Amino acid sequence: MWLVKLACLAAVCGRCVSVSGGMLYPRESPSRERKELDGLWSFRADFSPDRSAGFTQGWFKRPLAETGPVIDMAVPSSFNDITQDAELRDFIGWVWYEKEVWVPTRWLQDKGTRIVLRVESAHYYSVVWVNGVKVTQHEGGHLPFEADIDGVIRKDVGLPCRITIAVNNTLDLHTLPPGTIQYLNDHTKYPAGYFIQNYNFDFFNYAGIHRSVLLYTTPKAYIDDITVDTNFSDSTGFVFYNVSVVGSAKPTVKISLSGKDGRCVSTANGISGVLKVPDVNLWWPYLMHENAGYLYTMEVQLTAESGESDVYMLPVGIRTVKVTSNQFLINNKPFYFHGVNKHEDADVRGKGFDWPLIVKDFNLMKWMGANSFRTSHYPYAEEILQMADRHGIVVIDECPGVGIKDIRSFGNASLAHHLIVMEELVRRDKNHPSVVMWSVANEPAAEMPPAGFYFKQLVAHTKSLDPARPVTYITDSNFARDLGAPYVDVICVNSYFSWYHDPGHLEVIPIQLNTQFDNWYGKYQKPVIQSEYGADAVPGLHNDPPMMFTEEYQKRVLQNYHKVFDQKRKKFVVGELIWNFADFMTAQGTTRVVGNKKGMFTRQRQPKAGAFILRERYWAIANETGVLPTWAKYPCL
Ligand code: BDP
Repeated sequence: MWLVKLACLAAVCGRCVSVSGGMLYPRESPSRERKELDGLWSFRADFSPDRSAGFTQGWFKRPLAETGPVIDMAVPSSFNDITQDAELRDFIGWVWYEKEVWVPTRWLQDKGTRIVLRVESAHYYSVVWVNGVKVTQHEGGHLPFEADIDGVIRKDVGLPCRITIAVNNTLDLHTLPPGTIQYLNDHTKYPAGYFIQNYNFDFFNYAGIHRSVLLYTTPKAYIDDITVDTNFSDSTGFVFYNVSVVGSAKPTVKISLSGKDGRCVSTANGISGVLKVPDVNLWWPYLMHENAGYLYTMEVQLTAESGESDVYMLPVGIRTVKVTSNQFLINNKPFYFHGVNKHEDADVRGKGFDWPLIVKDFNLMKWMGANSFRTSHYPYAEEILQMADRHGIVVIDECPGVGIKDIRSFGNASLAHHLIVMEELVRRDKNHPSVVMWSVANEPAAEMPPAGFYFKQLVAHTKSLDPARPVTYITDSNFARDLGAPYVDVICVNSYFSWYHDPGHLEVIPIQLNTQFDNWYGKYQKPVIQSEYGADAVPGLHNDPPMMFTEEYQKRVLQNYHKVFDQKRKKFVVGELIWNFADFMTAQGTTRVVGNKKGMFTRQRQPKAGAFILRERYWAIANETGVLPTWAKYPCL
């Protein structure tokens, strides 16, 4: 399968990619327009034995409906759960999407307009054509990619523009996450050519175009990227900024920063500099300040020698993040993560972007008193980070380095790709105040000999990309044999006592958890976060005394963990993140009953008993350590 994938890509695209240019979120402004291409697309999965028919027959050259049958497919959405066809749900290989769109004539008539096609995320490998001409390709789900399509569409003024996107969900040893394709050649058991996709992570490998596809414009001389870093001293805030410009050798750049009331509080000139903000309103986490999530608006105005001008408005939160040997500090105050791990996952749409779901999830997190989440196990939609910025929800931003268990995935090819993914992630998310730490991987086989070198490079590179934020990876390895741990700033540990270890024995949790914390802290003297813990509970399943898979058991696991957190959180434990916020879909297997049931909420976002335990706890912690906003009374339970 991988060979098929490589053969196709080498023939059609060549191998990509490196990170260049900015990836500013496509916002409208007086100089920029956007046009969403979401909705119904034509779709076909390539069921040919080696999945290469689309390339050999050139499906991108003509309307997709002319080369075979097509079905309606929703964008954004995973394709897997949209039809009644189990073969499509479990499909591995290339799927083809196509849409015809009209590009506004005024965009085409104005020679000073640059037209960009952007895909916010498609899983996993994508190739994009416009009117049959290849315009870009991209490796990796969860992060955006784009192409300047001016040259292609100006040739066909007056005709609709046909966008074709081929997406391949095959995972191999060097993809992120990794996987393997296994051919099962025993013809007494399997049909000819039978193969399966194996992977070592616990969520369904949903695929397709997961986030918006859109066209947007900029002038030909444009603001390509903006980087901000913030600090404060007494009541003065500082915004250090850097603007990169394309299309103008001697640009004039003017910056102004305004507060929430629209009043300008600071100005500067030039492509880099510092804005001084008197009487600064710092960006504070939810439940730590009355006025959490305060954002300024930084307006960047570019005027090129040609007279062309571009405007971009960037929300900016002014805050600092620091780590000591036993504390995580935001604005120099100790911050305790009481939050959740999530997934982008829901019925029908799979990993497809969905505003109602996003708003509901933020409401549930705030209801629960959660002040933070981790983007387990891949970057989430940028709109989710924008919500986190506005609501003051703190984020540990994780790359898709999940399930790295095979020693062959620690080689140079994997590392090179992993470094690029970190560059893409930092490039996209560096300006979000909610993002306080990068996580480069989840539960890698950190005890394998190459892991030390691998993580040394990965963490160092990430720090060089962003010296202002701590870096971690999430471990489930033994503290004495974890070869990557010396390089991280914060130790993040996952453990499932009385679940995967000593199943049914709730009584062992306190001793094992205490030992876990003391071992890690004793060896590394770094702050520790319990980055995952939990137990499956099938909603509505009860047994008292508690038994595994019941809501009572899930509750007791939580309560037993909490007793130990309370002993350690005043010392060096700086956070607890439940696994998981909501139930989510996984591959089928003997340990999963239509998915992972460790959610506090069902997949449909209804609370299980555990949600109320966490709610009581999180609000109590907020009452004790934070400055509760006056509007937020401790909830009556
Ligand atoms: C952890 C993994 C997470 C799984 C969880 C579980 O990090 O992805 O879903 O176990 O088994 O080890 O529920």
